[in-house]
Amino acid sequence: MSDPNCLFCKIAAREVPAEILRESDRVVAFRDVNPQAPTHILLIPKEHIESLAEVGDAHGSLLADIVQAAAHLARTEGIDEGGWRFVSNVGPDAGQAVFHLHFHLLGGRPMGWPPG
Ligand code: DGP
Repeated sequence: MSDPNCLFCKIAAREVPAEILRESDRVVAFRDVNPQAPTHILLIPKEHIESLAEVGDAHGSLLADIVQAAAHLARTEGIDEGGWRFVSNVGPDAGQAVFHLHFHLLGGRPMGWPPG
């Protein structure tokens, strides 16, 4: 379920410090250490899943929990009116650096499209 060498598993287990904003039995949300917007939060499952490419049928309700947590955080962070972006990088071309599934919740400034 968890990988002893995984940074985000260690954050979920509170073995590595992070500013944790929200936690449930299956999901943890914490501020990104290198924010790319005024609000930049990472949402992860506690279960070690490498990326969206590894998600299967059994993960449907887990993904719903993550999306609901993101929408809740967007409201509590005050970015819901301006809008927000929710993105997961998968693999090298997308720039995935940490191989534990995570979603970036970004907001608080206008964002361009397409992303770089
Ligand atoms: P990605 O490129 O999609 O794999 O994003 C990884 C993100 O993780 C990146 O925005 C920086 C963030 N990050 C990396 N190490 C740490 C850490 O130790 N603590 C926190 N809070 N965020 C981290």
